Amino acid sequence: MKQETAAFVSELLAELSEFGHDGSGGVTRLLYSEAWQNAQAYLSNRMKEQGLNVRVDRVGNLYGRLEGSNRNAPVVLTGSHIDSVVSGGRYDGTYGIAAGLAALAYLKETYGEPLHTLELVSFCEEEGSRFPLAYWGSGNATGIYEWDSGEGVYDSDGISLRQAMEGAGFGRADLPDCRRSDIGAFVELHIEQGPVLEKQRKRLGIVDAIVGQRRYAVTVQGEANHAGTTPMNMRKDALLGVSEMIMQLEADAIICGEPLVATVGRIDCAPNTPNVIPGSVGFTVDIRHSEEQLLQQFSESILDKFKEIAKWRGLEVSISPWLEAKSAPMHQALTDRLERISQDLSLTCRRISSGAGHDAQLFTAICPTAMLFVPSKAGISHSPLEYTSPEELADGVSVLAAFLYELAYE
Ligand code: HGY
Ligand code: MN
Ligand code: MN
Ligand code: MN
Repeated sequence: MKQETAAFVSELLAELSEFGHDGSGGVTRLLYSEAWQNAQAYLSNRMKEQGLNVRVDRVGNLYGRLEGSNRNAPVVLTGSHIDSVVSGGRYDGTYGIAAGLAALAYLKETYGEPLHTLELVSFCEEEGSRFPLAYWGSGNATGIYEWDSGEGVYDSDGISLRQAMEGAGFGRADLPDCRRSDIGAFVELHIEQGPVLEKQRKRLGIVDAIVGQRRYAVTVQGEANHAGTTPMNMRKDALLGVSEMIMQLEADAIICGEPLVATVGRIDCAPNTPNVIPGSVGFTVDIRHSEEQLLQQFSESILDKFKEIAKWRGLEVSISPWLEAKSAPMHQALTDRLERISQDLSLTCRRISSGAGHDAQLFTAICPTAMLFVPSKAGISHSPLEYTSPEELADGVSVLAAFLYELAYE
């Protein structure tokens, strides 16, 4: 199985990476974009090829279903997200979908009809790369969002989420509701996106918890003015205020210590002109910690400091929360089971917590949830250099297939 599986998954990932490949050698596949639509259409065909019943829901989550003989038994679901960051890699999200398809194809061919229905999902969006929200796919499936929650949400080109959704053929009333209440277990297979497994020569990571996340969009309003005629003590320079805020964020994160991390990933400066004092600056803040309470305390404290900095500089500051994803422990029994299966397959593994956010963390609220990692080369992710070897890809599929067999056939 290993050889074929490695080839099957690698081929799927190579073909999927064509949808949204950009000049940098990376993949940019944003929600409802043409590349996104083509990737979902491609996956729909590959799912049909494997004899799965395929459907999409109202926001564009794509499901491939292997009907179980016991229609009342809860569904066993696996999958991940099809969208990417800007100039990302070909494995983040897509690997969980490709591996799920390989596992379902193998189980169907080897054991036929399962007792529990087995489903594979390609969630429409998780990264938050286009619109100021994230987990749009799994958030709709688990009830965090409704299909029309995105009212008043616009991308950086001023296109609304509703417009983009309808433009891609979704949002229609005749499409199935997104909310899933029939799921008995969810398992997500994903690349580690960090260096631990490779460093410790472990083939698999059994995820025990996923960090909590807070994301904010911050806008600082000063006064655009002439760079040559405005004395330093008469300026309302929004960019200097933001610079002080960012340095404060770094200082506080270092004082707080591991595992807290804080990142400013996006900054927009207006009018962004060499001889004009910046009048308005927008930036994003991404804060993570495994402990929910510490995460909340740190977030509140740094936002208060931003307001103080703005005040003494005579600037206006507005803060809008983008995302609040709670830290989520995985289901103990399922995690133990994943570990036992890995050991039975003589695949070295270790427990690991995830510093990356995942769809799985939303599912913990509605059903027993587990997550499995395969190594990332040099721990690199969210980059065109993202890489996992075909053998390591196949390791994940072997454990996933055995795990799904136990959950759906026994
Ligand atoms: O940002 C994350 O942790 C994930 O890749 N969405
Ligand atoms: Mn990601
Ligand atoms: Mn991901
Ligand atoms: Mn995920």
